Amino acid sequence: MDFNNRLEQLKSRYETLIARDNVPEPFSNGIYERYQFPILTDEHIPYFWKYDLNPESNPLLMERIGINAVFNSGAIKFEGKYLVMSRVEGKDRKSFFAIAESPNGIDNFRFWDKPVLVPHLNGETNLYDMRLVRHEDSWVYGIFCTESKDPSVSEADQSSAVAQCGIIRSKDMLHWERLADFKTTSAQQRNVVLHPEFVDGKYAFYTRPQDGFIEAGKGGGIAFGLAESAENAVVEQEIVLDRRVYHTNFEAKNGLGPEPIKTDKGWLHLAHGVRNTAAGLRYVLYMFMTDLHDLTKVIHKPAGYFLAPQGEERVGDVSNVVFSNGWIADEDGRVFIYYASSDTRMHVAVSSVDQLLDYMQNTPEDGLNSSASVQAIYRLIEANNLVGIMNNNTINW
Ligand code: M1P
Repeated sequence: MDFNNRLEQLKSRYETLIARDNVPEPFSNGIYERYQFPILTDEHIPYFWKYDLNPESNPLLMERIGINAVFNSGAIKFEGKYLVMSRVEGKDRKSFFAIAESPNGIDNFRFWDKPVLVPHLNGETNLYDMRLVRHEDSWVYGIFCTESKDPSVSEADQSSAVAQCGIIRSKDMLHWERLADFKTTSAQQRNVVLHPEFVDGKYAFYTRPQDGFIEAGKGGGIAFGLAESAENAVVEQEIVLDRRVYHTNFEAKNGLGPEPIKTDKGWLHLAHGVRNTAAGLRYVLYMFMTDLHDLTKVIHKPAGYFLAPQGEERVGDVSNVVFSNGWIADEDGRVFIYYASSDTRMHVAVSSVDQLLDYMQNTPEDGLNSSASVQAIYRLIEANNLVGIMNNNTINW
């Protein structure tokens, strides 16, 4: 195939993918609606980021730069457009950020012309997992993870890393200023989120203090702390508000997802929980709600996971993982929940503030043992009998 035909093929494959309408799954659990197609994959990356389009320098129209995956994306509604800032991972394993825009939050996501160039500080190697927060101080902040080789290990160890937190901010989503890195006393810090409002005149952060890069160690849990400024954000004291708990979906570790959503009943939080299995770590999403005024007080926490990998979501570069660091609460009450599966691709599930509040307030909490779980089912069956909704079986209990 000659150069021009190949180029036409590249363009039309790309445009057809972006123009594809997304469709809801036929059955929903009533809490949210999943959609059939991923909203972003490596194939959504513009061909002009990957191919030299000059027939002189690339007569065979070969791919010059490879992209491996598009996943963990921050999200924001900005000037009427639904934006996600994705973690794009090259075939060279380096992650960077790129913004994709959709007219409706569900499909037709198209990357802007160029990825975001975040200046490096302190010699980090990798940047990933952006949280976008519109703060009441009028800036849009981007809070992300920075990763560097652990300087304390020997040359033989080329895997151990130190994760910390970087901060950028913008007024237009195009020009970003990098601020000093966020500081705590924790050896490792990932999944840091900025609270959108001042608390006692200070910047409030959700953190995840950890001893090790992968292992929580004696640390872990979703914590909360205050910093005097955003330009030099230092949190001296981290108060754990959502701990790891034995034999739950978050026994190994957990971490906050996007910024919390404010409702008149409290703050809605989406987080990921991790447990270990014979097949490796399993990441699921769960939710909890904190008091409107005391942000360290969890007032509702439904038992079990909110969303877990299903079908093809279960398979990818890091299988059996769902992860979310972005959602958008729209003016009409809908909530677009952006989640990645298996560190490979991005999806959307759609809910509403009303549905999420109902889920929070009316889902039984975890009784933390098997008989408590059965008792919760008994209570539901008894309530159902009272309203005359009975299964069609003949056993006389
Ligand atoms: O591979 C799964 C996830 O692992 C990390 O999350 P956590 O810090 O909670 O272990 C992150 O590297 C995340 O990007 C990744 O999706």
